Amino acid sequence: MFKKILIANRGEIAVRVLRACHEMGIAAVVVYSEVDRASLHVRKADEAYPIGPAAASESYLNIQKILDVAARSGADAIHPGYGFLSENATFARACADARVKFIGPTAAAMEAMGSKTRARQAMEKAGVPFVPGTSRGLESFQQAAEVAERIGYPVMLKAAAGGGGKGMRLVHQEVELKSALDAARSEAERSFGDSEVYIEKAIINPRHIEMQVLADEHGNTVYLGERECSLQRRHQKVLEEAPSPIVDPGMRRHMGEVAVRVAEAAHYTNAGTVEFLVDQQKNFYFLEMNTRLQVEHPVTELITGLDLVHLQIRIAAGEKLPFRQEDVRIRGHAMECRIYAEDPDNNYFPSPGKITLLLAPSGPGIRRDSGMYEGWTVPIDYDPLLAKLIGYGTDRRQAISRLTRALDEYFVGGIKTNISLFRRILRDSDFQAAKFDTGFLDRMLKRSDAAGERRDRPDDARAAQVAAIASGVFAVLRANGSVSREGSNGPHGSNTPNSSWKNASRREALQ
Ligand code: MV4
Repeated sequence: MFKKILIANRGEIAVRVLRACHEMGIAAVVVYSEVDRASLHVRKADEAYPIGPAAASESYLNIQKILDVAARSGADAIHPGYGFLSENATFARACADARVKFIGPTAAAMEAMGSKTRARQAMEKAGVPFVPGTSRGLESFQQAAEVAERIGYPVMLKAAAGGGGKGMRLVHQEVELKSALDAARSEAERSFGDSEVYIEKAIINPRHIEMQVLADEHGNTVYLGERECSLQRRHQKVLEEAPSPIVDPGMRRHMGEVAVRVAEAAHYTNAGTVEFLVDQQKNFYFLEMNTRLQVEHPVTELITGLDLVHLQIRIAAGEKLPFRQEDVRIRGHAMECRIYAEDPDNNYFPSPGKITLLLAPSGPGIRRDSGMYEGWTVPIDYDPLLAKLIGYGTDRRQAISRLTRALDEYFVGGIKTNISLFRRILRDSDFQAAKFDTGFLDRMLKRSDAAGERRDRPDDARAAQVAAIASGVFAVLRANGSVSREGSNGPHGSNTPNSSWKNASRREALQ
């Protein structure tokens, strides 16, 4: 087993991985850029090495600097987290060449799944259902027109090297096809340096459901259940849950077996996720495979009782899976909110700055994977994900009620966050009835923008009124000595940081 693991990442996922290392008696080495010097992952690590300026290209994406730290620290293995170098085949190969175990799939498996057309060709061979269309790049407009006629409009043009919604174009009728194809090709060339474009039948209002797979290095591959990831804003996941409200046991088994076939076709090892588009008739189609641990892995951990990072480390150390497919049980319901440093009243632009007050929820059924602490300054340089708040319950209704309670306890002072967005989502009747698709959130936000309402924030007059009352009451309490000079969080204060009255006044006064 490894004695020391280097975590080539930052933020909440670096904290999450180093926790697994410590639980397994493995030393955790981390790297940090100048702006991350005071970050939580640096504070919690056994060893921390500076690797350069804030720019990711000069730090977290710099393969040579990371491998230098692996050599200097004597790390046996590297965990890439997600993002950064986690799906970079060159990095995986460089780790192998440096005799440092990459905790993830092989470079070859990454490359097999890295091109959307290569992946579709592998699926064709493995008999995996994928959206009707071409599995190779289009040779000509003529071919595009013929295929579009065969599969029927609307069609989706996609860049082979694309992903995450970039390089995609929806075409409703033939007259639009020529210009759309030219535009898709030039955008693909500009964005990915590869102009290959293929065509698929467009699935209207699909759901995005993904299947977690896990494969050891001895030929054992299992699926661990699905995650519903349809709540996205501009192709960015916002809220995820497991199990999916629309997947029944039969569909789960069918999707799981297909996902295992995908992993086996790619000679996949370690943790991976097979993404599917699901249409209104519950037909599912292979979309792509993610060759990394995903942000939303905690919801799968909570309903299976498995620790995916422990299992990743054990697989990378050459161990066999400690269970078989028939041992995997799904129990309860988990739902994850991605807490971002974003301003809901300013188009969700990043909102960096110093966290002046942090009241964090806990209690039954609440998990928090967080990279922040009171007094920490959120840098502007990276993805603004601060933490993940996960609610677990016996069923979806209890998970929602727990998450709602926890969100009311959550208070982050000094910066803006998207916490108020989740309060709106969780109380939405369509959401509660699980009536949603990948367009749900964009439609909900468009509705509120159109109405010009800022439901997240009461009008300023009301906030000022509440603040005036609060300060008046406070002055009286202080005058008769029932609160100290420092206020309610001081040594003699009422020390009820979580009181809903205080939260309400703080929330209204500060937002
Ligand atoms: C599609 C589609 C409809 N039909 N393909 C968007 C990102 C990339 N992962 C694939 N995406 C889509 N591909 C066909 N043939 C609709 C989407 C899509 C989407 C998919 C998953 C999650 C969110 C989405 C938001 C908009 C569009």
